[in-house]
Amino acid sequence: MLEVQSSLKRDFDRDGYIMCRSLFDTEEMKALLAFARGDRQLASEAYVRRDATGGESRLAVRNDLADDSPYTAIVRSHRVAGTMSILLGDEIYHYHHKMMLKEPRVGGAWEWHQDYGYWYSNGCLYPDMASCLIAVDRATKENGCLQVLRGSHRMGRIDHATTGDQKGADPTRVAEAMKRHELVYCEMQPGDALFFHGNLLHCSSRNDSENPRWSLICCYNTRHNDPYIANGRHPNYSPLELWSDQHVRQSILHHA
Ligand SMILES: O=C(O)CCC(=O)C(=O)O
Repeated sequence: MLEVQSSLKRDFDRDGYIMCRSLFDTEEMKALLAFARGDRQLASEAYVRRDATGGESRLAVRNDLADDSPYTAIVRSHRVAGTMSILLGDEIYHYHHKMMLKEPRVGGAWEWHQDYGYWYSNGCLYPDMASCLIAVDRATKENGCLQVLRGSHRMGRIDHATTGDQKGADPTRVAEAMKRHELVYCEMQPGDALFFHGNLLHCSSRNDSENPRWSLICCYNTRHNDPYIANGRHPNYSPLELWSDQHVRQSILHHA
């Protein structure tokens, strides 16, 4: 087990991401998808972010963990939060989570960016933060899957400026990064999970296909990186209770 953990961490430190296939099984993802598609609160909270060409992506961001919710179960799962703690080398806490709703034909692009490009402004001193993207729908090149530049987290934080409703990383740096770092299209089946570092350059294209691409992104910060700004955009440190795989599974299936 320890060997597996250290090899995951080694890959994460080298590439800035790891892909875990089938972290959640088909039954769990079907239940989550059915719940999310019928979730009126999610639909009412979701807002639009326009890309530079006017394409629209909807997302719903939450800082809080509702007691009885499949999203909470995933955020608290050993599979996600426990792995994240190993990758970041410290106790982690829930920074926020979001459901990305990339709809057929209208779902917009996300410019090249680093998440720490934004989180820096929230009083986080170190880039010791990361996200786990869980594919709820299948993610393909055609429906605008995530793209990453392997190893680009080692460049450190890049300046970001506004494009459309979004903030993108300095295009000159991105162009140089593209000459040196492999571009990887993260095609994923429902239940696959991509853990990626806060400084990894990533983007996604428009969804010009007939298929939606919904995904759940759980974002974590480390305890030693508690923001120096209190009551910022996302929460300060508080301990995160982790749930066993069995508890998480029951909680997800119970909502189907
Ligand atoms: O899901 C996507 O298409 C992009 C999401 C993203 O880049 C982010 O949330 O930081």
